[in-house]
Amino acid sequence: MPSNRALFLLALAAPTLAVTQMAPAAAQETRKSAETKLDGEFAASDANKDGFLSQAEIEARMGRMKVAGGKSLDPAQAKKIATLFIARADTNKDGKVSEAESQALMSNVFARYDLNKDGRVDGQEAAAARAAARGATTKSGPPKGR
Ligand SMILES: [Ca+2]
Ligand SMILES: [Ca+2]
Repeated sequence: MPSNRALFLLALAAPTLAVTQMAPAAAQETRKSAETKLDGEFAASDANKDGFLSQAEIEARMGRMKVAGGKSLDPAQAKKIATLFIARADTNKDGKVSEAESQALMSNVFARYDLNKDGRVDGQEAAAARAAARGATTKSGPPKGR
């Protein structure tokens, strides 16, 4: 299912944005299956095959991605997500994301979802992540100023 795989990258970049769409696909995800998906996703995104994802490559990939309802992401949003993804994943700050960097980010995200540390993200944990993401979204941006 290529669309689920693409959503994977989206979830790493912007968990709060993607988790609602991602959760059904992530249910029963194991760390192993997540890594396999990420490998495929990385290879598919690395258009020039230099072993790194550049901002342009991630943007292009996001632009081709189908989100919920079969629509594609609009370019402005694709750019935003690509920027976010690099900011989160690029730990050595060279402006691009190596496969090791993307695996490390995936591992962090997975650990956050996998509350009972059994190496799987089940439906309940996905639901908890969804609720947390909703909470984070409502909290960021004070509804009443003064
Ligand atoms: Ca590349
Ligand atoms: Ca890097």
